[in-house]
Amino acid sequence: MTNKTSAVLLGQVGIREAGPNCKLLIGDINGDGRMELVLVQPDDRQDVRYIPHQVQCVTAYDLEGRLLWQTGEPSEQAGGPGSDYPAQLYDLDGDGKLEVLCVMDGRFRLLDGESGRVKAEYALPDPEAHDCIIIANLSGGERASDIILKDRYRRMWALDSRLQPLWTHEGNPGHFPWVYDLDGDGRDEVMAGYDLLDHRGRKLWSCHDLEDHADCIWIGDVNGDGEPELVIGGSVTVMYDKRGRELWRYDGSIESQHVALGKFRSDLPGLQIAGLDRIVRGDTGETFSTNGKDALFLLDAEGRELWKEDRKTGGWLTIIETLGGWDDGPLDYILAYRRGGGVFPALYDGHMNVVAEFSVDGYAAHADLFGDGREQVILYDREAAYIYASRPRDLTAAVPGQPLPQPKRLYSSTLYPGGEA
Ligand SMILES: [Ca+2]
Ligand SMILES: [Ca+2]
Ligand SMILES: [Ca+2]
Ligand SMILES: [Ca+2]
Repeated sequence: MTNKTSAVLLGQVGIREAGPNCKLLIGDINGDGRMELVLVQPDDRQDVRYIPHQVQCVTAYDLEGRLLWQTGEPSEQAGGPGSDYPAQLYDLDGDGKLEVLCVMDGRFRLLDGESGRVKAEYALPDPEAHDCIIIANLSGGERASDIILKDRYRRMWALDSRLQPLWTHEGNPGHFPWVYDLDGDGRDEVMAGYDLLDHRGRKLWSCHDLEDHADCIWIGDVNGDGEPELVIGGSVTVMYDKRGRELWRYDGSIESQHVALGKFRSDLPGLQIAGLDRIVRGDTGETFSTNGKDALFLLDAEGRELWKEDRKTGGWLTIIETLGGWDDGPLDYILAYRRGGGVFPALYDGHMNVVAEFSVDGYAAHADLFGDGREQVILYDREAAYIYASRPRDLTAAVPGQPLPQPKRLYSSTLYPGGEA
């Protein structure tokens, strides 16, 4: 039944110069038709429970391993991924070239993607407004050019592309508010934790009977009726229609940590919802844990459990994401990494089969690196980034010299994966 294959290693890029504890962002920062790897190192802050990270160093490499530029100084004492790192790759100024948007030295900076030089910088609306960077279309322009910043847990600031204030919000905005034009008027609504706000920051509706905070938010037409639904993963997994009516809730998990929407099954209508349940918490402070216990699960479009994993290995910190376009088939896969217990990152299909396994452990990112419609997976650790694909190919662009678009998924990078399907 299982058609398990090893993923093909296309190449590897040494990233030691970027320093420890980096997060990988991906984008075509020099416009040559293939993506580059941008390593973002957080500041030295160790306790990020109340005040989040800033960025202290950004290092860019091409896929052949050349170090293109470095802005800031890497530190051996950099903090870890206890909160997001405030950085994204996006063409904020609309000149057709990507910038690195980041908060460094208490300022919101745009680094020129090709050179790493500071292209523009702005004051923050508040000294703590740097938990993460969200790019939104609040003002109804042709493309998203507004910014949302937040502090760790309470306040949120909506700003235009020059960091001039549009509105503010106080509440529980969750880890990474997701923006989406739910009513089709050309302006994004903002799902901020359990509150849906309109583009002017007015509350439209709230989720009820949910505890603590929303760990992740996904938006997609799950039931196939042509309208988007919202799936919120937190203490339970709940699906709402766009007017805030609860459609179902799945409470068969101990602590639902991540959800990921996709078309994982061809034999079922609509989309399916992959999830990750933290069954037993293990020790903290250990990246690749060998104790504790977690489990992947899959729900159908009506919120019914299709299967749940019964792990025989230790590990409780798994992260899952939806991966489309890995091979020639029409279906999405579940990319699971940071599994612990000696289980390497892998792609799972909608029947819990491993369809591809990666030969190194590490954090993962994925993108269409060459502009040919296929997604590649990059695993990275302290030393190197390893580029994997479903089949061999060289590292050249499909259309050399033509800049690749930057998809919303890649300019909405967060440790708390949300998304759109
Ligand atoms: Ca490029
Ligand atoms: Ca630009
Ligand atoms: Ca709207
Ligand atoms: Ca729908």
